[in-house]
This record gives sequence, C-alpha cells and structure tokens, in this order.
Amino acid sequence: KLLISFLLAGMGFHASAQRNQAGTPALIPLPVQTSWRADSFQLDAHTALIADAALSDLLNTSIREELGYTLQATGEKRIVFTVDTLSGLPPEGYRLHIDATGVQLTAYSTDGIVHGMATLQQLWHKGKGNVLVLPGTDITDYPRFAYRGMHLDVGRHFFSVDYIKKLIDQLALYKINNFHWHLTDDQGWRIEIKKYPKLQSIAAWRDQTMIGHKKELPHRFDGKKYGGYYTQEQVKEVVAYAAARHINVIPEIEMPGHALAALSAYPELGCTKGPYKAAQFWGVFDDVFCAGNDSTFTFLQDVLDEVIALFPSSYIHLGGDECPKVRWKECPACQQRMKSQHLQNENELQSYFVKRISQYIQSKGRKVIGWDEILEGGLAPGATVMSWRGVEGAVEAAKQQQYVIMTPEDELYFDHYQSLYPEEPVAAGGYTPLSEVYNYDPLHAAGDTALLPYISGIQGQMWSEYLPTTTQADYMIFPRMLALAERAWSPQGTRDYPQFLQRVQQQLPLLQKHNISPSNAWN
Ligand code: TNX
Repeated sequence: KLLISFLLAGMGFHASAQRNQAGTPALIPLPVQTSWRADSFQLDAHTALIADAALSDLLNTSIREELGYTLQATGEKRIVFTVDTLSGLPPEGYRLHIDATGVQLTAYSTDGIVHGMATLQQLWHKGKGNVLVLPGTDITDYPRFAYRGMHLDVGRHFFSVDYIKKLIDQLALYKINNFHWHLTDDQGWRIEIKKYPKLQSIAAWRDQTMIGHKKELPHRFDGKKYGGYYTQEQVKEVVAYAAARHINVIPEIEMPGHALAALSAYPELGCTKGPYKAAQFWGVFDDVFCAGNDSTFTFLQDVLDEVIALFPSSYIHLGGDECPKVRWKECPACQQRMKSQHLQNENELQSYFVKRISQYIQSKGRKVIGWDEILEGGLAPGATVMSWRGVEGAVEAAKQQQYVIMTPEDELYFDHYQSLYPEEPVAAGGYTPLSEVYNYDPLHAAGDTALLPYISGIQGQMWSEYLPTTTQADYMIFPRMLALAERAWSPQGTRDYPQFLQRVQQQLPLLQKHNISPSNAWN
C-alpha cells in the first residue's frame, strides 16, 4: 500500500510539473497526491455553490474580488462542499475533484474545506467573459503537522490592523493555521488593557521612530515619538477575521523579561521601582518584572484575564525568553521569595514565576506556551515549548513528554538576511536564505524518533527590529513563508528545491494581487 501511494504521489508530481510548463498554477504547499485531468471547469454567474453559510460567504468573498459577483445556491453546474467524518480523511484533510461539470470538495471537517478552498484559489485564473477557469484535477491532501505557525512581533514596530488582516489572508492561502501575535516587548506594549490605562497612554510609546543597535546611533535615529496599540475592539476584529479563515490567534504577553515598556507605565512592578523608559534600541534589558513583588502577579493575572476574554485560543504564550537575573540578585524581596520557596538560584526563581503564571492560565482552562528558556530551573507541567535556540530545548522537553513547536533561529527566523547581496536592507545578523527554510527537517533535527510524537509542528518568526515599514515586512516574510508552509504541510519526501522555485515563481502574480512585495533576492 505504501508503495502504491508512493507511486501515485510520484505520478501526480510529474504530471503537475508538466502542467506547470503549460501554465497551470503551481500549488504551495504541494499536496500529498495530485493528478491532473484533461478537462477544466468554468466558474460563472450561473454556477451553484452548495455549502453551509459561513463557508459560502468565505468563498464568495474571494469570488467577488475576482469577478465582482457572488454565487447562489442554484444553478446547473455545481460547486459542492461536503463535510463527511466517514470520508477516511485525516482531521484537516480534503479531497478535491474538478471536472467540466463542477467541483466537489469533501473533507473530514470544515477545516479541511477551508484548506481545499485555499487550493481552489491557487488553481483558478481569470478566463474570457468574466469567469474563473479551474483545471480538472483529483487531489487528496492533508497536513504533516497539526501546528503550522507564523509569528509577528508588533512590539518593535507597530503594524496596522489592515496589515495584520492581509497577513492572515496569506496564512490562509498557504494553509498556516496559527498566527502568533507578539504583543508586548521592551519597545512597546500593543494591546489595550482596560484596567491599566497607562499601558495605553505611556507603555505604547517610545521616543524614537527607528530602532536599531546602540552602535548604529545616531544615524538610524530620528528623535520622533513612535508607537500605537490595538484597541480591544480591533483585537476582536482580528480574532474574528482569523477565525472565519480557521486560523487560531495566539497572543503573547512577555514575562518576566522584555518588560521595559510595561515598567515605564507601572514602575512599581520593577525591582528598583524606576523610573523606566520604553527602549529605543533593541537588545536584552536588565530591568524586568520583579519576582519578589506580589503586585507583579496581580498585574499579570489582571492582564491575562482581559487577554483570555479576547482570545479563544487554547494556547496563551507567556514569553519567558531572555530574562537577565541581575535585578533579582540585588532585590531583597526576590531573595526573600527564594528563601521562602526554597529556591536554590535565580533560574529556579524564573521557573517559580513561570509556573505560578502557568497555573493561573491553566486554571482558566487554557494551555501555556513559552520560549525554550522556560525549561531552565524546571519546566511548568503541561507547558508547550517553542524551541528557538537550537534543538536541545526541544529534545529536553520531548523527553519530559511535553509538546514542542520547532522555531529554530538558524532556519526559521525571517529577520535574518536572505541573500548575500550587499544591497540587502539592514537586517538582524543571521543568514537564512529561502533554501535553508525549505530544507529544514524538524524530525531529523529532533534526532530520536521516539520524540517525534511530541513535535506538534513548526513556526516562522518575524521579529521587527528592522521592519520600519510594511514593505520591509513583506520583503522579509515573502517568499520565505511559502517554504515554511511547505515544510509544515507537505510530506518531507516530496522535497525538490528547483521544482519549488518554479512554483514560487508561479505564485508571484497571486502575491502581487494581494499587494505583497516579496523579496526578489532568492533565485
Ligand atoms: C531573540 S527569539 C529574541 C527576540 C529578538 C530576536 C532577534 C526570542 C525568543 N527572543 O527578542 O527579537 O532574538 O533575532
């Protein structure tokens, strides 16, 4: 059976490559099995769309953008969406059949239908007479990993709701099902918390538009006040927009480190009581939330109450990375806490901090995610680890039978340079070309097959220190996010980089249509 499906996948692969040359849109991520037919389907105003209301609305949104009209539920030719738990498909899987008479999309769940719709959007092209032409095909498809994520840091630079929605559209198009929204950092607090108004009036703002490394002062600095935040209404709008596309939004509230913006508004939450200012350059800062002070926990729990009410996500991210311990070492309250809790060192105090907040999040019925530093001093039970500093954290967490999301900086940090051209706009230090993202193999990285069941998936990171504009964000995210999507979804065995590059080339018009300006430094 394995051999047959291998052969089938192989045949589909070759057929698709041939059709690519004939101008058929190439799919990213590559489906598990594809075979092309000789016929095609013409979608026009007389085509019926038979699907439940939410799914009809979603497809009609895209059809309206293309053709200026929407489909009704009656008509001769038919597009039929069927959810069928007995279809033999995995949870997010779908089967798509297109021939001259219509489109049949079958899935185990509505998630699968949404993925099939993304495939439809990549397949169709405008034909003569305001119609969409879809190539005849049989596709069977399902993801390799349940968790496929893309992260955006809005702390270092702020991005509008419109930009976030545009990004969410692209996540849907490439079957990425989690958006990790990094909402707070040293350089800005970006989410409205009604109980703490100074987070809006103070923590959301800093003295400089640009941020860079301290060494780059002063030429990158312009002395203009910079900032912004999302109101709770805007957050709800984004969450609903994503939910309609079956994308989960994971909020990240950073603690105990990367907290300078919050401290600037509420200095009593730091060990030295301030005064503090939101950071104007990037880096890791010594002033962090005070672990000895009970009001720190009260504040964070109040913040999390509002965050949890806004985000239906089962995962809540509490950061946990890069927390220097110098202030805690000099702080009597922190030392007192260590004594009373029988903690040996400041790493254990960080672990106490993370565990205490984790318990709070879990008591609200949610799951906790943290960066891999949450392993230090003892991992909070039930917490999922995002492993960014290499594989050791992942291996350690999986050994403790805890789930891991692979977010390695070498392969999946999109703030790194993507080419060696001297004209590249200034970026963070690393070098992560498209090929490196494409060739990443999370399972190989884990080393030990016994750990594989604990790897939920992979995620791309878009830190924004060097993203002063949305144009620059597009440039860094695309096309690398397409390689991420393929690694997260497609079987590892179908890897073929030159063939992937051809498909990227064929995706460019689609990106352009969505007003995305990708890097051209990849081929
Ligand atoms: C490390 S990765 C950070 C971020 C920076 C990034 C720059 C992680 C959990 N923390 O605060 O933006 O490096 O590449």
